[in-house]
Amino acid sequence: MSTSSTISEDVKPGTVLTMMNVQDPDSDENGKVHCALDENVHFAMTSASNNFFTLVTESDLDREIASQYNITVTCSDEGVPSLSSSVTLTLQISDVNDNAPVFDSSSYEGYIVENNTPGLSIFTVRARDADWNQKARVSYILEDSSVNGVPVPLIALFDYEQIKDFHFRVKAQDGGSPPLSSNVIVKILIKDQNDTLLRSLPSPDWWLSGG
Ligand SMILES: [Ca+2]
Ligand SMILES: [Ca+2]
Ligand SMILES: [Ca+2]
Ligand SMILES: [Ca+2]
Repeated sequence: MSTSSTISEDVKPGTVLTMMNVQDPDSDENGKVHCALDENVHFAMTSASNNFFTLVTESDLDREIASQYNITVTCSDEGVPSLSSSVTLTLQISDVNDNAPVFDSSSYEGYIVENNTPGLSIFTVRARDADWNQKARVSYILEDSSVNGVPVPLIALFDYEQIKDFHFRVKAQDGGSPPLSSNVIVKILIKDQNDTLLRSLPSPDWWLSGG
């Protein structure tokens, strides 16, 4: 029996990991063998026939909880005193893309003071993915992000007198195949500045004719 092997985290309970044929050349009780596992809730040892043993998974596995198990099998005969031997199997659990990215917050809200400096950072949106490597690599995609038909990334300056708030969606997508994704709504409020006094004053002509 090989002492290290790899199995995918999505195998069903009852999946056979390995089969063992345990030889004990003694006769009668001295040659009768029983095999048992050390305490390990995820695996079980079954005996198919004489001296033939099968190691199976007994529950669902989750690489995000445990990515490796050391399973010690001890076989002993019925002789008196009993003789036994042990072998330890190292089982690696390989990753399946079974987690979508999860945003740090269920929604985001921020504000921009109008007449903002273009390129200003408002806040950071972040999503984490519990899987491994490429299956946990998150890309962010802006969706439904237009204000009066203009895509948000193209708007350099915001004017409170034209728009007071807007929202868009950010999609976080992992690098799995197929990819998994999740969405979050980002709401942006534009804050007013006192910048329209001159625009709203009557023109000098008005003063002359009407005053
Ligand atoms: Ca998992
Ligand atoms: Ca993932
Ligand atoms: Ca996984
Ligand atoms: Ca204003």
